[in-house]
Amino acid sequence: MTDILGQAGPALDEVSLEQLKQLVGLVEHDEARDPFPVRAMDAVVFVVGNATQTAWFYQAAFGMRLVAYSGPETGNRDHRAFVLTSGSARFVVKGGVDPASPLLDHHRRHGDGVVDLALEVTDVDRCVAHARAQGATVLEEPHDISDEYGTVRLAALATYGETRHTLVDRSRYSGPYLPGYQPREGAVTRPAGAPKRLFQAVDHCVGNVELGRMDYWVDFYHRVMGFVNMAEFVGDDIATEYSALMSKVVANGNHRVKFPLNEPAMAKKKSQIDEYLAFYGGPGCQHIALATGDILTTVDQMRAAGVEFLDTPDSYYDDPKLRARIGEVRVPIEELKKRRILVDRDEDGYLLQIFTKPIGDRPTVFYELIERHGSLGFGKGNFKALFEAIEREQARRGNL
Ligand code: TYF
Ligand code: FE
Repeated sequence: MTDILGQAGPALDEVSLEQLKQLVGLVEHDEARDPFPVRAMDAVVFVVGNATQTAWFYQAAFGMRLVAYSGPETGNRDHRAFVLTSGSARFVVKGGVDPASPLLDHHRRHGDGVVDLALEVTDVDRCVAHARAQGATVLEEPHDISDEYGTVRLAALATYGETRHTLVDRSRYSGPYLPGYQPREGAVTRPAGAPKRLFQAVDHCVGNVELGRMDYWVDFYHRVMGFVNMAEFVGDDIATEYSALMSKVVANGNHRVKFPLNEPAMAKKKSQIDEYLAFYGGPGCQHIALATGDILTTVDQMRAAGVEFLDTPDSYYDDPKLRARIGEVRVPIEELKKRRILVDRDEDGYLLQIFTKPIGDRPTVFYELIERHGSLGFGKGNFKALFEAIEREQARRGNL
């Protein structure tokens, strides 16, 4: 396997390859035969109504580190942008300053949301040439941008809705994020006794697309980006029984980057995906899963900071079938039950996971925390309990 950390960039805290294998579940991959080699997620970029306060939220509630800033004080009169990291994960939050900023129009349409799932690649031009030959929409042609820290080569491809994949080659760059951004430290103090960080990596980013479009987008990631199918999917059978969605997962060659894709399914009720599409104003990123090595501490810290998680009934933990299926995990089930953490096991191992409620005003984007112990799945065994919990929240919002 190639050293996928070689170009992680100086701004990111070191997370070793060995740690990442465990955290996000990597597999062997021959990069030389890949038409579109992807090293890693470069950043998850959000447009929000108030980037100044959102940056504060990610520091105070998610324990992230502010590392860079762009805004009127640095010559960017259009918007403010804050760059936050946690291990190898990088978030960028942007909010319009100039009343004529296109970001404000985007926010009017979608509310707070993900505009860019940026990917770090080794060869921007090769990726764009392949993508174009496969019919992808090239939103930005390959070009260099530079400042005193060096040069970055960028391009951008369109994906579902108004979401894009910026392709980034930062191998000739040593600055804190991109040219134009200045280093900046945060003023939020971590609670006494808090761990250095609450999560280490982005595990997967889920897209919601319209009814009947899931297979189109699965094919898009195959053709355009050389992604492969992962085993886990929610088919017709599960969908009509209780999930109200269909789902397939695509990943880059070594599975460092994983994109599940959901479409609504006609169950008895209005699908949670329909609710998302209605309130986001079309397809978009539904949830970001964050990999942690200690989900118990992460949940405790986030809860203490006010983050709200989906509730899971006691019956989930008291179900003898679940107990038998999951066997031994690293902590007593009581510890999971106290925190409403879900557990799933497959042939490769197990995982622990929990979901937040939507984090913004619209019922759209939410987070997942995931602690993997060998399992390369997405918690299929939890789908029923999870989707029932999501539907309880949907009903409380009057959207079911
Ligand atoms: O990413 C996944 O596939 C899991 C399960 O609305 C999931 O986290 C799928 C759809 C959804 C919530 C969770
Ligand atoms: Fe997930």
